[in-house]
Amino acid sequence: MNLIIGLGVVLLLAIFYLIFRLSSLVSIASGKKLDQVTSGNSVNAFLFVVFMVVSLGSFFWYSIAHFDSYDLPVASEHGAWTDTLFWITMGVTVAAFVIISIVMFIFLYRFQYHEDRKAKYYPDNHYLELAWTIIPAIVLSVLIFTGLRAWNDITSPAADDAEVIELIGQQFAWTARYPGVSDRRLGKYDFRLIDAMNEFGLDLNDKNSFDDFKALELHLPKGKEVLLKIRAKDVLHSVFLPHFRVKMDAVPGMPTQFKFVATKTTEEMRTELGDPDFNYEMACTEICGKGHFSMRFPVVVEEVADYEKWKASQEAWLKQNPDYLEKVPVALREAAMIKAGIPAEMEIDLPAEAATTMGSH
Ligand SMILES: [Cu+2]
Repeated sequence: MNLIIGLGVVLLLAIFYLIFRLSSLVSIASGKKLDQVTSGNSVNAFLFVVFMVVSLGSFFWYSIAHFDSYDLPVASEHGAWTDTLFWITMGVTVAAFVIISIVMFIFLYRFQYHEDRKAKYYPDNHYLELAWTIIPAIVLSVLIFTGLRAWNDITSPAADDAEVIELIGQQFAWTARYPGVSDRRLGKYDFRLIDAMNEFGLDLNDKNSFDDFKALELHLPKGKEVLLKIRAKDVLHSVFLPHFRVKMDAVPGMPTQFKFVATKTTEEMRTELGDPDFNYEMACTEICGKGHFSMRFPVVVEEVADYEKWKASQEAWLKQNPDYLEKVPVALREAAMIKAGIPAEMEIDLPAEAATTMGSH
């Protein structure tokens, strides 16, 4: 079917070309000058102006009428600054775009072919060339260097007391890993340790991993620096938190990170928007496969005290998967059970030497 459609299109183009050739030949045969300008020329010139008015008009109409649907309220510290940079860049580029469009189309109309007008020979003008080289160079340098400063600020090392949260993308879901409340440090991981249950590839030789927990919602404290550590298991994904102006690719084999401070709790945003059902959301913004659309992740921003309470209420991954105590070095098992909150009397089928360790507890 595609082949037939393709052949049809080729045939149609061939017919158009032959008609064009034929009409040219007929004109020559009837002694008409080929370069004669018909009324079609001024119609074209006029249509260029119509095109300019319609396209610039619809550009501005759409941008203003739908402003709220793409300009989300900002809820992070750096977001306010990147928004300012964005709108300055937008102002400069839209001004240049509008001026160039108007001049270009008006010139097309104004200087359409006229029998008794001849183009002026005007090879160059050094002042003009200097102006249109130096002015854009200065404007672009200012834009780039202020942007670079904001970028360096975002990607610089996080504060020591920042909340570190790990986000892992895989086809087609996000998971979050939090350091537990007792050590506040994420345990090491190794992709070779990933299996059906150990989706993080958690390295249980590292005592920091004992109280790490998995979350199916991204909880963030308000007013406290958060460092997102981002990785991917299979293909490229991308962490996108639109209200916080956070966007960072999740790259397999190359961990990335992004630090930011959320400034409005979910409740505050509900009040601001007058929408009691509002919820923050994280999305994958890298087309990562056919289930890409399902990579949504709920986000909750709360006051620090509520955030700490939520964290304390979560169960350590090790507690949910006590079979993995077997992978904890024998000397560390007791510490692991305490840290993960596994009751000592819990019956776990472990190798004999483990039982001895636990018995002494
Ligand atoms: Cu994805």
